[in-house]
Amino acid sequence: MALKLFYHPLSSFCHKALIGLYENNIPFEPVSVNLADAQSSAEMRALWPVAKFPVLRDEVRGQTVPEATVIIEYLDQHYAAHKLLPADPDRAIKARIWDRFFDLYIHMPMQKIAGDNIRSAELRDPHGVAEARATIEKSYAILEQELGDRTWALGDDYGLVDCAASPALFYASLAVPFSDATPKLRAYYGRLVKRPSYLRALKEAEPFFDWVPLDVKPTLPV
Ligand SMILES: N[C@@H](CCC(=O)N[C@@H](CS)C(=O)NCC(=O)O)C(=O)O
Repeated sequence: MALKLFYHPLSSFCHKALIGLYENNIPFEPVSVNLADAQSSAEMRALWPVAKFPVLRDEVRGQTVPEATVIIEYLDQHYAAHKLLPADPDRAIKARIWDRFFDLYIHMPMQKIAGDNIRSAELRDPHGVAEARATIEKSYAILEQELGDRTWALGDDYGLVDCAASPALFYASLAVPFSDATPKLRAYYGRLVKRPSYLRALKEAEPFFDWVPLDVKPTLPV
């Protein structure tokens, strides 16, 4: 098979790449990696020494592609019938901006909170966690203003930003729940988790849900 995805079914950034693959029904070989196990992670570490997943390996083109956003862009360039990045340059920049927004101001603060929960007591960072929570709350408020009446992040077409938003909001909302002050965000989230591509990734993650180190354990959307 041309494409191999090094990933773990529970990993939030891997969900983002999986959505890109599932949106277009692109065939690939899933390689589930245990980062704590040297043998299990050896092939991925050799390809991408940063050793963070997802990592896509294209055996036909001889290309290694790390970083979920870049994977989606690569799939768009070479494999996707339905493109997830807009063709129009101005809209493509907008997609880039909001993709960064979800990664940097929701997804990574969520990881900070989750990561702190698995530290030993003396290594905990309450100030950093409070900052992460405040960043997520501020981001929710920004999104409530930004989303308007759009179905998806940028309009009628589902795309890169929605791939980024799905796992970021799924996991962040377990640590920082949506409030009554953000009804548009809550409705957008409801659409994201029912999208078949994301629901498929979530169903594959479900056997591992108890491992999630957040206050509330995830459940499948109903
Ligand atoms: N910037 C990367 C982030 C990837 C990332 O943080 N992946 C996490 C899993 S969700 C990981 O590999 N964590 C393991 C570690 O940090 O050791 C992307 O967008 O793909």
